Order: sequence, then C-alpha cells, then structure tokens
Amino acid sequence: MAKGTVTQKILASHIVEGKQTVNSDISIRIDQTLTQDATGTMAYLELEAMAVDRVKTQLSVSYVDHNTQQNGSENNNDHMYLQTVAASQGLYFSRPGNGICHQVHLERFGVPGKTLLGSDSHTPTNGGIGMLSIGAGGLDVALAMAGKPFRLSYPKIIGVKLSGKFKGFVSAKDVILKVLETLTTKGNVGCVIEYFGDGIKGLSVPERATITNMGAELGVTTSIFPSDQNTRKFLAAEGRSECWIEFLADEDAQYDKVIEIDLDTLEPLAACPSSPDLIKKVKELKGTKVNQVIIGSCTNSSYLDICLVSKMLEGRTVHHEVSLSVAPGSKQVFEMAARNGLLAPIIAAGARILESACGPCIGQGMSPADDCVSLRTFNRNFSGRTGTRNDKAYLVSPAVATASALTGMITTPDELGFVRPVLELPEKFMINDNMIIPPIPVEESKKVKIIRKPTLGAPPHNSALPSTIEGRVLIKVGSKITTDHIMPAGKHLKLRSNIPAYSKVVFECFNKDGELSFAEKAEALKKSGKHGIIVAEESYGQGSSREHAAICPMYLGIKAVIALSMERIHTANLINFGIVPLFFNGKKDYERIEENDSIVIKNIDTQLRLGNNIKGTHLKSGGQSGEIVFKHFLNKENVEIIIAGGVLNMK
Ligand code: MIC
Ligand code: SF4
Repeated sequence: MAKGTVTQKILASHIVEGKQTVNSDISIRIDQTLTQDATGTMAYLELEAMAVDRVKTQLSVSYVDHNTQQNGSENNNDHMYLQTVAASQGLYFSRPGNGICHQVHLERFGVPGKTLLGSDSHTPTNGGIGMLSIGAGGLDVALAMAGKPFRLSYPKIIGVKLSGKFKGFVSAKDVILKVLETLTTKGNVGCVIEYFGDGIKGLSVPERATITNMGAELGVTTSIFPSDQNTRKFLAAEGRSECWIEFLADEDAQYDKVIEIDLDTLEPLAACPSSPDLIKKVKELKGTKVNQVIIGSCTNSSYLDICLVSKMLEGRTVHHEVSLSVAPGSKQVFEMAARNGLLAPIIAAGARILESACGPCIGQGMSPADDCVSLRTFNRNFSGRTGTRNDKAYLVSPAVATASALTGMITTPDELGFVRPVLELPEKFMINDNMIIPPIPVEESKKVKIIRKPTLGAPPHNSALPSTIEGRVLIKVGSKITTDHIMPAGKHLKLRSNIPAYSKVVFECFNKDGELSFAEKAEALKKSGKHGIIVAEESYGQGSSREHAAICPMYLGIKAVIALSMERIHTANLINFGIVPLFFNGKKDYERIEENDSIVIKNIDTQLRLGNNIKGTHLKSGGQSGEIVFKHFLNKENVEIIIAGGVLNMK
C-alpha cells in the first residue's frame, strides 16, 4: 500500500489520471455516490440526458430528506420521480422519514478506504468513518454514476493534531468551531483536513462525523479521520463488521501544515451571526437572551447527541419564552431514542419533536421571530438562511443548546451545575432498513415506468460561448457570498426541478422594494442580446453545493463571474454549465468596476485557449473606457467545456 497520510493512500488507490503532486489535475475512481432530493432531481435528469440506463458505481443511494414539507404538490412530484428513477437505474432509495442522507450513509453504507461523491456539500460527514467523501454539484455526481472518474486538484494536506481529552461539556462541535476560528471559511480551497494524534482515540465515529461534516464550512475538499479501533466498534454496532479495515496514516506521514488542538484546554464555543467562522467563547455570550433553540441537522443529531439532550432535560421544563425543537438525525436514532425511553423526557420538558430530516436547517419552517436569537446545533448560520431576514442565528453544541433552552439565555451546562453524563456508544444499534428500497434486478428495472409529473422540468442546456462577450455588470457583491445568497432555499426549495420558476429568485436577498429584481434585469439584458456578468470580492460561492446557483444564472443569460477568489464546488458548477469563472488581478481592479459598467471581451474562446490572461475593455457607465486584464485557471478540458456551453453540450 502507498505511504503517507490516509488521504494520500486513498487517492493513490483510486487515481485514474494525473500526478500525485499538490495542485496537479487528477481524476479518481468513485466507489459510491449519494444524492438528496433538493439536488437529486437535476442530477438524475442529467444522468438520463447522458443516456445511461444503470449506474456504474459499486453503490449509489438516492435520499429524500430536504424537501419534505410538501406545501403544494411539487415536492411529492419530485419524490415520485426520484423513487421511480432510482428503481430504473439500480439505486438504493432512502424514503422520506428514514433520515438525513449523511447520518444514514454513515450508519448503513460508509466504508473506510473507499471514495464517496455526494451532491451535497456535507458529504464529508463520512470522513468520520475513514472514507474519502467529497461534495460536488449534481452534474459531477451524475457523471460519477455514469462511471466517469471525478476530476479534482491534488490536495494539500492540513494535519490537525488532537491531544488530550474533553473536559466537562466540551464536545466535538467545539473542535470544529476551533478549527473554523483558526482557518476561517475562506482561503482553504484545494486542501484536505486530516485529523490525527492521541486525542482522536477518545472520539467515537459520530463525534468524528460532526467534525468532518462541519469541515465543509472551511471550503476544503474534504476532512477525514483514520479508520481505527473506534471505527471497528462503530461498524460492529451497525452490524457491518465486514466493512472494517484499518486505515491509518504512517508514522512519518508528511502534512503540508499542522495545527495542534489540546482538547484539555478547549472551551465551549459558538459561531455568531452570520458566519460559521465568527467564533466566540460561550462564556463571553453569557446572558444573551434566546427565543429559539433547535437541536438536529446532519451535524449534531446522532444517538449520543439525543442521549445527552434527554439526560439534561429529564425532569425539567423549557424556559417559558423559548421554543425548543429536536430532530433526531435518522430513523435509527429516532426509533432507538423512542424504544430506550429517551424521547419521553424530551417531550415532557416541552420540546417540539421534528421529523428526521433537514427541516429548519434549510429554512423549511421554524423561522425565528424578527430580532430574536436562534441557537442551533447546525453547521450554517448564513444571513437569512433561517427564512428570517437579518436573523441572529448562533451555532453551538447540543449541550450548550439544551442548557440555554432551560434558562432562556446563552448558558453553559456547568453554570447550571450539570455534570457530564458518561455516554457510551451502544454495542448494537437497532438495525431496521425497512425504509431503504434496495436496487432491483436489471430485467425488472427495465420495466419500471418513471413518473414525471408536470412540475418536473428538463435540465436546461446553455448555448455555446459567444466569441465576444458583450457584458454588463448586473450585480457587484462583496466577500463570502454563499450559494444561499445566490439561490435561496427555504420556501423556494420546492422549485428545484423547475428552472424557469426558480430563476426568478436569483439574488433575491439583494433585491430592493420598488426596483427591478436581479432576474428581471437579467432577462431584459438577455433579450437585448447582451450578456450578464456577476462581480464579486473574495470567496464567492461558499456553502451549499447546489448547482442551481450556476444553472439559474445561466438560464438568465449570465456568461461570466469575475471575482478575487471563488470556492471549489461553485467554480466546478459554473464550468459544468458554461459560465466563465474569471479572476481580478488584485483588489484595485475589483474596486474599479461598478454595477452597470460594461465589459467587452473579444475572442474569448481564442484567449481562453491561448493562455491565462484575458483582455477586455471596461466601459464605465459614465462613459470613460480602458483596458482590463483578468486571469483564468482553467485546464484545457475545462476550456473546451466552457466553449461548448457546458458538459451537457459535449459530444
Ligand atoms: C445545505 O446544507 O445548504 C444543503 C441544502 O444541504 C446543500 C444542498 C442543497 O442546496 O440542496 C448543500 O450543503 O450542498
Ligand atoms: Fe440537510 Fe442542513 Fe445537513 Fe444541508 S446542512 S444536509 S440542509 S441537515
């Protein structure tokens, strides 16, 4: 077996093309894929567009966990398509109610040493089990299901060395909040975070998964733990001992950078509104009034999380001005909590029990009241994601969330005199896969009739790149613009399979009352034969993998995004749908350009093919003009994809 870190070893055993040197373009074999319903409908429509009739991976699962509110027929229409297309393509189908994709995948499918590609940015959750798990846009996952290797840049490895043991109510959530404080949400593109050191011995697989899950907020390619005796114990408890293999980094493995965290000295932390890297110690926030507390999401809803919440709530009542909701992460967790008597204390304390799904994490219900603090155990608190404009969402551990729900103020459990209960991973989880429909034999799958209700659209194709971009800057935004800002979810989530309707809310949060919306401006420009351009500062496209943040702007005629820096998944999505990702040569150029300015780029196709500099003419809306030079970092293959107008136009 190859030498090095866990990541390097898995890459070495899966590499199909390219050199194993940092930043080289490589492609790897994908063993497993996962999709969820909010990104899955497009992914399967794209798979069908590639004329594939059965997935080529070792295992592919289609989950329904995001769009479960069913306000109107759209969600249920999508579910019918997903279930029938899964049957026809030889996939596992995890039915609504079975749980959040990442939690269920960890329980039932994740395998150490293998590769997983998922159309969801939190796919790295399964890094907790020692699997190289990467989030990507739906089209990249469709390509993987079609048997194509996945392209990425050979990563730098950032080692996070953990030492010591948690004290009191410090938990896995605080580890990842500490890493976010250190590395922030930007500047980590092209890195993998690998955990090692004595401190990992005290972390169970679900705790490790909390850490790798929220590693997505760093903007890294993925995060991973080795597969060790704790992994063996977890897989045995899931009745999947045969999947265990030991997968450790070599003693002399080289990391490109090492960060050390001493668990003994770590304190409970919180991410403050409205970015997962605005970290403060919980004790500094002490006394902040809280109106809503929600425990759940793919970050913190495992069986051990629910056990802790139940023990802390036993015999107590939620503060009279707080709404507490609890969503167990999977049916397995939910059923075990119910059968083992853990739910009763939670219900008795006054908590509102939610289904095992994404729910409020993706703005599906439970929007907080105006100007009120919401405390969540989730992984994202981007402004407006709760469904309330100017929301104040904090991200904390289940222990801090529960203590605060009891007092109505941000509180650490120690302040209430709680002593941390000793919680052990069960020797056997309750295994009941009755909500997972396994693949059916080829002969039967050929007879399946795929249900396509009228709200299900087709994936729109872009036109080939024009040789001259006659561009107009339709919007200029600042740093850390997330794909939630570009394509809001929440009440619009049900439009994921209807691009014309969903496109109407592109950049909705920047629309001003009484003025034309971004979509209206873009449509008018498109009709005039000109091309829309988006200008952004640092770290454009953070967060969700939703390829709609590329598809819908593409549908509105956007031809280029120009930024100081961009995030990995979003950049790949732009390329896949034929939008040119360009970069400024420094902040001065970003500052020079204003909304409504024109940018004309002649012979863009030839320029892209010839080198990394792209020359254009910048016309201020006031009249003056001048030359401007941008950069691009596209490899030859990506240049051809963009010139063709996206992957779906490639022969
Ligand atoms: C999210 O957490 O933002 C989501 C919803 O799970 C997304 C996927 C989506 O937008 O459908 C993600 O993380 O990729
Ligand atoms: Fe679902 Fe939230 Fe996890 Fe995304 S982050 S998969 S919306 S629970």
